[in-house]
Amino acid sequence: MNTPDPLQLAHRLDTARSDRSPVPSLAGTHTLGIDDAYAVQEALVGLRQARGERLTGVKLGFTSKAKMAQMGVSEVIVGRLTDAMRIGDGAELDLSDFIHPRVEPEVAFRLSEHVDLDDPTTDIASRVDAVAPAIEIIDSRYQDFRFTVTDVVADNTSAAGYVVGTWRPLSDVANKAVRLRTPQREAVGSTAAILGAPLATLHALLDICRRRRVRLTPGQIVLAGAATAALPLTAGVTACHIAGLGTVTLKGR
Ligand code: OOG
Ligand code: MG
Repeated sequence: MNTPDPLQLAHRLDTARSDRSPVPSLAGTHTLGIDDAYAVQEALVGLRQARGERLTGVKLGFTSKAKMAQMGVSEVIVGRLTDAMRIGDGAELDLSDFIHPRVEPEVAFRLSEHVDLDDPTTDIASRVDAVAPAIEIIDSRYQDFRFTVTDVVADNTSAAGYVVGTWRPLSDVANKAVRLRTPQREAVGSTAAILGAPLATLHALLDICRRRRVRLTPGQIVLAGAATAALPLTAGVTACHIAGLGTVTLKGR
């Protein structure tokens, strides 16, 4: 077993993405603890920033039982979003840019103010001004989309793209029907599946950002985590509808 070198493992995952060539689980060759995994993620995002990408938000993973069951991971994790991952509502995207992409129905929040991670009285919901339906594109850099919790944290939680629909003033969005439709398949659920209510994920976010020293700044978006299992992203229109929030789409080709 090798001692992990965060930068070296970050390069391995970065190359897997750019070559569209998935790699085996790091757990097979490295003794990777959760702190090491976040250090790899930090280095991986650092490589993107060094190429000129800008951080646009954060995402939570495994906030629903449906996702935990699909992937065999039962711990809430956090990853980073950049401007290179942003896709316009209804925009086309090239499937050949990805390895084995999947889509997830998500609720997005927008941060309106800086969140002080060191102030124990921080009320994170008061730092959010808007909510929108979203689709997240995940694309694991691991073979067969199989990973351990440390693997997926190192791989920036499979983050690959995101589409956000129309922003609306913040409301509680609890217990709203969620429907994700691809040309072949459909997944239905409820926002109640996401830690009981999407707003609850903000508390989980604050907690994990405090522990992992992930900065939260105004204008950033937060993806609360999928309410259903992910579906394969295929050619044609994919739509996510959330009752009360509306619909967001993308088009694979
Ligand atoms: C990891 C990302 C999980 C979610 O919404 O739960 C995630 C994966 O399943 O590849 O984004
Ligand atoms: Mg997600």
